[in-house]
Amino acid sequence: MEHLISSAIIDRYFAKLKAYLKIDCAIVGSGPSGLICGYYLAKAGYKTAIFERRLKPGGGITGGAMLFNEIVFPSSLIEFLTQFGIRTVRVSGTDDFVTADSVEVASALTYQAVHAGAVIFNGICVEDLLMKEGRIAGLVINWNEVLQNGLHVDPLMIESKTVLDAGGHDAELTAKFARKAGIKLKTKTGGIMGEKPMWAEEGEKSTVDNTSSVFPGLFVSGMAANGVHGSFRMGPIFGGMIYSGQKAAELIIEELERI
Ligand code: 48F
Repeated sequence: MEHLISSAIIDRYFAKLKAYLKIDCAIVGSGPSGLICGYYLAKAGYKTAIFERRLKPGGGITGGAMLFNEIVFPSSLIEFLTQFGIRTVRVSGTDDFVTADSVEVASALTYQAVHAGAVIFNGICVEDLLMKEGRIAGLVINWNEVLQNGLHVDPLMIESKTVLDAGGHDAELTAKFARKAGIKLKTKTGGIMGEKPMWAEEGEKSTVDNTSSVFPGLFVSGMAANGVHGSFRMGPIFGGMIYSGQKAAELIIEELERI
């Protein structure tokens, strides 16, 4: 019996991975902006995979704020959250904000993205990007443990028409790519401008404004977008992250229709 269990898992996993070696969009990171973007792309019929180096999807959502597992959303998102199966509680003394259980939010966003058709590969780290003829052509991936332990093991590659860096604070993947490729990014300085300190209102707004294409085929969302374009962080309020994921999906669909 045991060999059947092992064989079923090995067969199924490698069939799944093989089916996603050539895709429309590869999303780096399963935080809120990556999951939301993955949901809309998959729902629109694009072959989408999300690569997450940690074990659990959800990124910075799950731990709430200082491990108090509640997060804040603007009331403008109540209807959207309800449709996603997320329950909200009005914040007393204001009509502007609601709270939600962060474990419920992470679970619901993950469930909705996967059920729309996006596949999440967890435990896999994106160590680099693939670039061909002046545009992004995919990802370079390896087991997270291989990279964490500094093992000398070559990676594998995923071909993808577009890539979204939704990897969160510091935009480390886009920064590494720009440095190695020696290219100019579509930012005010041509380089990574660096995340600014906390300013919730401004961070919420700018993460959406900054969601953009920074190089042919390469898009940034969420805190990675603020890191690349030099904007403020916003802490445990997640409206900007939802709107950023939605905007990233719109931009990527436009690009996929064009190329
Ligand atoms: O940081 P994260 O949650 O991304 P986000 O969509 O949301 C930010 C908020 O959670 C929060 C905030 C509140 O508004 O400021 O921080 O910008 O999730 C990023 C995910 O990407 C994974 C990382 O483990 C995390 O789960 N990740 C980062 N780099 C890589 C990666 C990589 N190179 N390969 C695979 N996964």
